[in-house]
Amino acid sequence: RAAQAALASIDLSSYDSVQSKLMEEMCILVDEEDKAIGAMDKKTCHLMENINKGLLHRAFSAFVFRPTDGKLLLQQRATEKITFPDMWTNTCCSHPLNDFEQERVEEEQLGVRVAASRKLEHELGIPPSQTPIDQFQYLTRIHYLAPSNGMWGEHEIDYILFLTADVTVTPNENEIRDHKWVDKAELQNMFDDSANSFTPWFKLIARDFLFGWWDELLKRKDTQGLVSAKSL
Ligand code: DMA
Ligand code: MN
Repeated sequence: RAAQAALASIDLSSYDSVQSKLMEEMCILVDEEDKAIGAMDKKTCHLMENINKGLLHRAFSAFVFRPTDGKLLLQQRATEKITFPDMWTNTCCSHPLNDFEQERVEEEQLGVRVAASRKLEHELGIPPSQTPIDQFQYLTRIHYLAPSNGMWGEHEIDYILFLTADVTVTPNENEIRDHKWVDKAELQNMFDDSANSFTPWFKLIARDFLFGWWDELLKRKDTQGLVSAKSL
């Protein structure tokens, strides 16, 4: 309790009211081995002052690929987002919530899979029937820390999930400003254009893992006849 009392807080009345309310969601606190050690509201978890004291929570980054051509769905975060507004990023990121029993389950990464399906619907309007939780492919977990601006940031154990699925997108404009499907060359062109800004975790995942994994995914799909090599 002493540690909790020492954590910083902030008044959110100058921010978008819908996004401010979402800051009350309860994230799962973890240690550096990803062992759940408690729960804390999203606002507290994302203040740099608290992150600098070691506060760490569980998250996921979902990447949705289109079966017909292997393109990746990107989103541009809405201007209303309190952290990392207006930046381009992977299909959907968020947190498994402590309030939902299913989202606390660690076996087979059930919790983050359920959370990913829930948030793909919330942010992109994708019907959950198109994102079956057993279809998400779990790649790895990364531990990273990144500031957003002076006050806000991320410090997470982030589960990376791939899903190859036909999805219909109906954007929630409070969450998403824009979205687009890109192949590897189109993504590289976006990175090379200094007019675009990207979230730090997406840049990190793209730099270290994404292109290699994407190649594997396309190869596998190619042997299944789902993706034409020529279209890549
Ligand atoms: C948080 O993403 C999770 C990662 C991996 C950065 P977010 O800010 O998009 O989540 P939410 O919209 O739920 O706040
Ligand atoms: Mn987070």
